[in-house]
Amino acid sequence: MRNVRHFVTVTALVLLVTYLTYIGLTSLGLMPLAASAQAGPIDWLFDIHVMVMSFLFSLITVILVYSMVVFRRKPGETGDGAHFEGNTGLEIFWTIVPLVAVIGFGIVGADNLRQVRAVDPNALEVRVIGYQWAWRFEYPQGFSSTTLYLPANKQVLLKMESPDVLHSFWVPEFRVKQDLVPGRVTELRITPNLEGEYKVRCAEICGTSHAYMESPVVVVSQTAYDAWVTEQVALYEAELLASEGKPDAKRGEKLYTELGCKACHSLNGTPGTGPTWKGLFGRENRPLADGSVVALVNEEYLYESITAPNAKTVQDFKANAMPSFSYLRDSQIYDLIEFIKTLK
Ligand code: HEC
Ligand SMILES: [Cu+2]
Repeated sequence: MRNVRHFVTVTALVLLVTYLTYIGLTSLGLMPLAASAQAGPIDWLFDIHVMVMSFLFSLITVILVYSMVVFRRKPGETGDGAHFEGNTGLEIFWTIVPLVAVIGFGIVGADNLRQVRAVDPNALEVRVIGYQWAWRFEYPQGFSSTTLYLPANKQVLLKMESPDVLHSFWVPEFRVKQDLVPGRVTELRITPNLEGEYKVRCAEICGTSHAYMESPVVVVSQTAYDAWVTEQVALYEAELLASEGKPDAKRGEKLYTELGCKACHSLNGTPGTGPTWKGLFGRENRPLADGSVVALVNEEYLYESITAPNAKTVQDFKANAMPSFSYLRDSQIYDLIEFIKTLK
């Protein structure tokens, strides 16, 4: 009879402490705002984990503290405690229960992944370029932006590329996260469902300015998004028209900064991580690391240097020091070359 009383008391205490622990943990606000359809299933999975954690925590601490208090040695008690020789029933019980729990979580987790990765064939596709140390977003209409604008309640398929090292696309409010891997296109699907301003940050340490690799993410209504696209397309077309579709040194100069060429190539004659661009175009007998020379620095040589930097390596520099920019559109490469031509 006394055993039953202990059992009932401990069960009641475990349930009470589980409840209080769960309330305490959830009121801490562990999760940021949820702003995507994917956040729903992920937060639910997180929530049941917190419940199970609260229960296990209580199960252990309640039994521990209860035993210390209730079964402590009374004054005058000097004998040894009773000896136990295993308990097969208990062994089977605490093998089967965790086994079922883990398999259950496996099934729930797989179903969760199915929901989070659900494909909408009409998703808006945006190309994401993450590089040391900024983000650029290219839209299907041809223009690019440094802010990620997205319409609410429409799935976006991000196709992500990195020209240099590993980066990781992470907007905590959207919950999902994906690495950018050089030489590969990785994908991430998000359905933003709450209008507002968020921030994408790089979640994979990628060099000195990793901490500043952030860009705004703006989720607006479909109407506001359409208006923004129309405006961007007009700007982009005006720019193209101004140069009559020809390569443009001004755009090239903008790319020089935006794409980070600036970090390695100076314009004033001082060599940096890479050779200076001053006086580069038209140079004769440009020496290479292997002792040979390039007879003439022309468009063809520059094009190759940008898209396949390891084809030839400049004297005094090392191969693999420059990331490949083969992902650029041809028009962008010609703009860069046009800019290099102006640097006499
Ligand atoms: C991380 C440093 C780095 C960045 C960023 C970088 N480069 Fe380079 N670049 C180099 C190095 C180092 C070389 C010389 C080694 C070689 O030829 O591969 C080089 C060589 C070149 C050459 C050949 C120059 C010559 O003197 O013959 C061209 C052209 C060039 N880069 C263009 C670019 C453009 C365009 C960008 C930006 C879109 C860029 N680079 C970004 C490091 C860089
Ligand atoms: Cu990064």
